[in-house]
Formats: sequence, structure tokens, C-alpha cells
Amino acid sequence: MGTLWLLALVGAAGLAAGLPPNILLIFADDLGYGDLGVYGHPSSTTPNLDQLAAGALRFTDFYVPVSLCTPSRAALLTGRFPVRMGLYPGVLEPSSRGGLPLGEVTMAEMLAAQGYLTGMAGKWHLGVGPDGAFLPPNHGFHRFLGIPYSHDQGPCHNLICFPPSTTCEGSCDQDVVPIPLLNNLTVEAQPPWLPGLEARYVAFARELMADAQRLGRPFFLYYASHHTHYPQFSGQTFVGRSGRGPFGDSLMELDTAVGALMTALGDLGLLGDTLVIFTADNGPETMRMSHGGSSGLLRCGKGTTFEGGVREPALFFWPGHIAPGVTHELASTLDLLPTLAALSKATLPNTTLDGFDLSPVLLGTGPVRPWATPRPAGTRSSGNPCGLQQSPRKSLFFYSPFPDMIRGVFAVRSGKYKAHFFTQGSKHSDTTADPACHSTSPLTAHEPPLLFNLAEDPSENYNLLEKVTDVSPEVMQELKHLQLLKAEFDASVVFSPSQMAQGEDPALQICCLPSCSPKPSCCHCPESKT
Ligand code: CSN
Ligand code: MG
Repeated sequence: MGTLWLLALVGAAGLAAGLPPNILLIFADDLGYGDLGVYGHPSSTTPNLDQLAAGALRFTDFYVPVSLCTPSRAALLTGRFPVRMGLYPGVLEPSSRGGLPLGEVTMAEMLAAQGYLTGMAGKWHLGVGPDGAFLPPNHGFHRFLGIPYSHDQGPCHNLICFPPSTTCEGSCDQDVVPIPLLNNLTVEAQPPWLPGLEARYVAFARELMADAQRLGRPFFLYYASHHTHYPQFSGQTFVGRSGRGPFGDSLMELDTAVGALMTALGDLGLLGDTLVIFTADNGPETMRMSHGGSSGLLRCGKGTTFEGGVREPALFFWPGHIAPGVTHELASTLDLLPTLAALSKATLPNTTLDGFDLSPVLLGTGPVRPWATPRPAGTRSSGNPCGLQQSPRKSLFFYSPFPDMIRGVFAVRSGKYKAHFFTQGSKHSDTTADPACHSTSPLTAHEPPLLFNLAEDPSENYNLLEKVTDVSPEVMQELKHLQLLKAEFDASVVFSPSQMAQGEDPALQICCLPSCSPKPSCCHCPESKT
């Protein structure tokens, strides 16, 4: 596995002055904080992500605002908390009437207005709607190749799962159409042959990059792999190869796709002109046990507002502009839209945004930490070897996947402190050693909140308010500050009516043979397994 794409940098022309960068946003599914080797996993096989990380600014404190797919993706693409657009509770279904409202401005729309060629490959999960009203082509993506929701939201027996030619374990959805693979708004296969899917996405990506270059336009590619979501699948060259079981095999296929994307950039001479971002939508689905991923040293996983649900790996790679290093600064997927706006000089959407421009952190142009050594005079402003620039983000709010306006946010982080005002276990976090993570752990109000110092206790083991008699003035002050942040934020947020409350209409399910019967099973247009 020679991963020599970085060599292609040598002799790369670099970005001509003032031209906005290409943007490659790679988004993994249900990949935990502890799943990559560079975040501490001992047995993942990820040479390409390791290489990407070695040249990237790697964030240790990077978050999604909700630990579930649909709301997390809505936040990523709009820079706004999903309650503002009604994307609660839970996730969208194949029959859902609702979706990401068309009035929302996605980063694809924002960048398309700036001249970018925009494309998306992979999992959408922000709604289908009548005639595909909510699909990516109607949300700013010039091109789309992908599946409109999770690949377990269809009958598993139609998929090639693991090991090949057997049925999946567990519970895929049986009473809906097989998952469709869409090319823009057209069904290309239903279901697609999953072992060939990732390679198809990579080919789509290559074509988009090459076409953009030919057209003299920057590109924005949102590469939203289905890996490493359950039930895991992978091309046959990966099956059994990773040493980490089906989860590791699917991660290895994702890693290989990352390498292929980087090689494509290198072949086109675009490595110095492209910002590559890698992160994921929510923490591990530990209910799948060894098939569910790992949050490493963090508490709980998917579906919870503990760290394992919401903290994610995040890599920002842009040679010549972002210096490699590690940063402990606070950042979120909510910040990507404002950051990309700054880097591309795009106009921000005229709406309430919940993100901050991270470009000073990335480019090394912001104020440094007080204890950081001043940059020697005359050195490049883009050098940021230690990741010392201060993030404009000082706090972050975390919503339950089942939020309501009365309770408001479940948890708040400010600086190194995090307060849990409410906690609730989730079935997605079942089987971990800690019962607080499980579905049996009910919605609980904490007054005073649970308070953790994440710098000293990233695993959220030691509640600083356990013995109220024994609390330092500094901690009392932090507590008051976090309580005030919550009160002010909750009072300021207006929930949009729930899109999920619009209910479901089975006739909205995508069908490759629209007049066939009996539905949903007749919507079956498989392809030859090549
Ligand atoms: S998710 O996973 O889409 O990655 O969040 O595939 O919460 O009911 C979540 N859910 C199917 C899923 C259902 C999923 C749910
Ligand atoms: Mg997910």
C-alpha cells in the first residue's frame, strides 16, 4: 500500500493569489473519537488517514452539536443548531414528509454562488420529500451520487453484508423499499451492490475534480461515506483484511478511499490548492458491540450528550497554508460554514448562525495563547507549528436528539468545563461498561448540574460538585457562568416546528418502478455485481 500522494506536492504550483481553495469535506458515519490510530486506537489499519493527519492540523476538542445523524448533518451544512430548522426528534425516515427546509442556506449553496462546482457523494439523510424536493440537487449540489439515508433503513437481506452472501445480523428495516442509489434525482440501482459503492463514489469525486479544473472553477465536494455505520460492508479486497473485524474492514475501505481522493488531487496538481477536512457525524453506536466503533477514553457514545457522543476526530489539511500540528482549541462542525465563507470570500447566509470563523486558528493568523512563544519576526504568517492560535469559539451547547424548548440544551461546555443539566442514556450507547450510557438510564435533571473539568478529566468521571461543601471559588464561578450561558442561550433560541412531526407517507418512498406492485418490495432494480 504505497501511499505516496504527498510526493505530488513537490513542484505543485500552489494557489494563485486570491483564488478561493477547493474544498474536500470528508464525513464519516458513526465513527468515534477513539477509532483512528492517530486518536489512539491500537488496531485500526488507516495508513492514509495517518498520513493525512501527519500533514494536518489535528483537533482534540472538536464537536458535533447533536450525536445523531440527521441533526448533525443539518448543523454541518448550515452552521446552525438543528432545532432552528425543525430537525428533531430523532432521524428522518424513508417515508418522512419533512426534510431540511428549502429556506436554509447550505454551504453548497453558499459556495455555488461564489462560482464553485459543487458535488456530493454518499449519505444524505436530510430528507427526500415529494419529487425529491429535499434531496441534494435542491440544496445547492450541482451533482449528487448517493443514498438518501442510512443503509440500514432498508431490508438488509438485499445487501451484501458481512461476511459476503449472508444476511446481516441485527435489525435493518424490513417494511420499506430497498435503499436506492441516486444519480441526481434518478434511481441508478435499488439496492446498489454495496461492495462496489465506495469505488463508485471515488470515481464520481475524481470526475468532479477534473471537470472543475477543466472549467477553471474551484470545487466543493462533500464526501459523506456510509462507513463506518452498521451493518458494515466493504469491497471484497477489504473483507477480513483489517485485523479489526467488519468495523475495521469498513474503516480500511474508507481509508483507502481517502488515499484515492488524495492521489486524485495530487495527479491534478491540486494538493496545494485544496483544503481537505475529515470528521464524522456522531460517536460510536456501541449497541453494535465490536461492530459499533469506539469513543476511546470518552464517556458513552451515539445518542448521548456525554463526550463520547459528541466529540469527534477532526483533521484540516492544506499544505502551505495550514501547518501540521495538534490543537486543543474548541471547535465544532457548526464552525465550518463561517470558516469556508471566510476562506472563499463567500457571502454569509442572512440568518442566525451558530458557528465561528476558524480560519485564524487554521492559518495561524489569530491571537496566540498567552504562554505561546511569539512568532519570530519575518516568519510566514501561515506557519502554525504548535496549533497555538486561540479559537474564536469559547463555548458550545449540546442538544439531546429528543430536544424540547422547556428543558433546552442538555449540556454546555465553556473553556475546559462542561456542565450537564440533563442526561439521558440511549439505546445507541447500550453495552458500554457504564450504565449511565444505556437506554435504561432515564432522562434526569441535575440541579446543580454535573460539572466536569475536561482538561483534567476528559472521561467525565469526577463530578466537581459531588461534595457541594468542598467546592473552590473558581469552580463556583465556572458553575455560575455555565448556568448563565445556558439560560441566555435557551431564552434566545427559537425552535422551528418539527419536520418529523409532519409524519410519514409511504408513497414518498423512492421507487425505481413507480407503478409496480406490491410495494414496497417490488421497487427492486438490483444491478450486476461487478
Ligand atoms: S444514524 O443511525 O442515521 O447514523 O443516526 O441508521 O436514531 O432511529 C439512527 N435512529 C437508523 C440511525 C435509525 C439509523 C436511527
Ligand atoms: Mg451517523
